[in-house]
Amino acid sequence: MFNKICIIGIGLMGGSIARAARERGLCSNIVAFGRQSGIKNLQLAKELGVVDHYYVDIEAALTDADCVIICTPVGAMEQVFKQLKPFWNDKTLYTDVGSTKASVIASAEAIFGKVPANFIPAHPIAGAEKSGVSASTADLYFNKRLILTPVESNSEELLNKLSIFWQKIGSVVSIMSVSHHDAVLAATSHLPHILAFSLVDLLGRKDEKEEIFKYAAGGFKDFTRIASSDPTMWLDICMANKQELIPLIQQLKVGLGEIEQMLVDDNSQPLFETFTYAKQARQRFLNQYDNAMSQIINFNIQPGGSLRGEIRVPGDKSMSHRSIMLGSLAEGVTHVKGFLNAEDALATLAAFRAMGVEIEGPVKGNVTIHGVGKQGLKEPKEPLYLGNSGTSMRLLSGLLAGQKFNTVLTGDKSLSSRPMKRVTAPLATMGAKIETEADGTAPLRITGTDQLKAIDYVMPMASAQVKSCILLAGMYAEGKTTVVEPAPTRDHTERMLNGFGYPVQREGAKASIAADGKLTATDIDVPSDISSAAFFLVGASIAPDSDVTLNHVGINPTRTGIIDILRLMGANIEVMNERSVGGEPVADLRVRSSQLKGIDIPEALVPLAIDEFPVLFVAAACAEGKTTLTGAKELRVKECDRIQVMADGLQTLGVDATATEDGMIIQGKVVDSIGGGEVDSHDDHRIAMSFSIAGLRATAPITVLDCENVNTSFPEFRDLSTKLGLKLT
Ligand code: SPQ
Repeated sequence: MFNKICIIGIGLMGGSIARAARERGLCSNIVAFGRQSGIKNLQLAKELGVVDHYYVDIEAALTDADCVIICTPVGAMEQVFKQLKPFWNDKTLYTDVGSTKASVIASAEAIFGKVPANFIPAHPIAGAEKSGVSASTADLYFNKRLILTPVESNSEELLNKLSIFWQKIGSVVSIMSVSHHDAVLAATSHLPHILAFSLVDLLGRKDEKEEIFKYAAGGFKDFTRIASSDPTMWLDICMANKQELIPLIQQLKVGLGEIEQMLVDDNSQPLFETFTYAKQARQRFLNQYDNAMSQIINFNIQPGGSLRGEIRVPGDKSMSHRSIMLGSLAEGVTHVKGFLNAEDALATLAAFRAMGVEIEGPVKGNVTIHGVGKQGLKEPKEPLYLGNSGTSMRLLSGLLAGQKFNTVLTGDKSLSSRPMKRVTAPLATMGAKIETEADGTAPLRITGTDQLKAIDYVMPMASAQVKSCILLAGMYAEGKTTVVEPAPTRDHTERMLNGFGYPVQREGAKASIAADGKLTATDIDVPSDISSAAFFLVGASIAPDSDVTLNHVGINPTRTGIIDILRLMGANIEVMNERSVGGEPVADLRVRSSQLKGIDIPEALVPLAIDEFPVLFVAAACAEGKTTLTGAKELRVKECDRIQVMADGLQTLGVDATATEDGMIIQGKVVDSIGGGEVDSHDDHRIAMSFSIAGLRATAPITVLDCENVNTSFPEFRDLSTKLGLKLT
């Protein structure tokens, strides 16, 4: 990639870049520049083979260099820029590794007036207890995050080049604004260092007298590892980022003060809740970190087997989202049981926390929401990141359009490519101000208003998300808002609003709402998600000798299309112990193997089974004869194009599947129904789980690529399915 890389300041960081660049063949020549006083260090770098040459003369060091990487402490940056300025070459890429970015930008501006187009600020998040060039290794940055914080004046071409350079070194590259970087790092790195330094300082002084360290065990060592870091470097970093650090230290003092008070008062419950919340939060962060940094997770399924046993799948995703939204807007404290502890529902939960709602949990599916009332949400400090969750984004767009503050809604790659005009267009007719990308996708920039007007909206597609979005906006609009749906879709929003005492009138296909209602906190019991149960309804139907009971599944009639369709295909599903829990019907479902037959799926059932088609296609592949689906165009705009992706994957597995514009034709086979092979989940949890279930009737192993997305709706899928008998690793 480069002819000559010049490292300014060759220690652990610079030395490790040099070693990695050499090992991966990213340049022909690497040199180091340092001060005369550091000559021994430069000599050592050469002796160790880390660099080809070293210089104490800056001009000689820079000659012919097409990449310059500044690896000095952030406090020395201004001085370094001053030295570089007379020899600055517009064709060279300059970058750095500083842990604070605002201070680096300020140093560049102090010397150059504005940040040069070819200086791209960067920060590799990696370190080690040891310092110096002798501690450098070629894999210091491997599988670690590298943050680029470009500024407006930066060259796009060089930004891309630097990003590729770091990716080739093995880092996971992200791009962030300078201020976001400094705020994030203050919390996740700088504050923990201050804590570790100050704790060891306190205990170290005590130890002189009391020998505490003699009894210190692993926990102490783990917690204080970072207090072994270089004091000069950390002094520099903390001074450079004190703007972000001081408020955090103040918040921490308040938190410690509260804990102190709980101890003084013998108040064990809130203390327990604090510890429990922290433990859960840490686990979530670790999961997210594992996901972000992974080593992609693939599922390997050995062919055959049967499913047997009794399980309870996790809570309903649609209801979990809505419980947080309505609980937050309610007056009083709402207790939720059975909440889905998965990324999509947690994205909604995090969004409401960011808008000032105190939410405890989830602890074993229990969430406590301290409602702030219909007008009580606060403006979030950052854009609300909603991950992969279409429900969060579409429902929130309606709810936030009528607030008095502004918000920005963002999501991951899949969510950012899904159509949002279906909500922003009707909201605009209500007077909402929402900007999207030119093609109608997220981010959504919402300018809040208290001037929304009611509309009568006839939806062009059957979508619970669009219906819910308009009804939530209707809670803030002048007049009576009415939505008419072309076919029945899930009605959890309407039911739950009524459960909170907020009037919603329903008359056939029409639902109406006005702004004069109020939400009163209530207790919510979320049943198991029939969309997650669906994988086992199909799995146990197609795998010989299977017998599975799924407990406490929500069987709201707007969701039971899967049972109706499977029964039409000849499935043996028993609905047992039907009961009503918090306004939603619930039952235990027993399913046993049966020989399915192909059918023409009635179009009226499509919206009632919309999320279950990926796994229903697997059922169709094992059924005798042809199955035809029509009227399901909506499947093309889910987390991926579920028609095309399933058709492609099934064909790879030897199934006769043909995608049509609005559905699929599958010629099922009773014997050798599905072959083996490698299929891609295309960032879609339901695709990943459906192809895993296909393994039950496959003739050879199936590998499903990229399955970490299963965490968005059903993190326990792997454990529960293997418990029942799926041979998944
Ligand atoms: O939330 P998201 O990403 O849109 O999730 C999906 C899913 O498969 O989990 C769709 F891809 O479910 C939607 C569902 O398809 C959840 C939902 C709801 O909770 O209101 C409604 C349906 O979407 P739509 O577009 O038909 O309204």
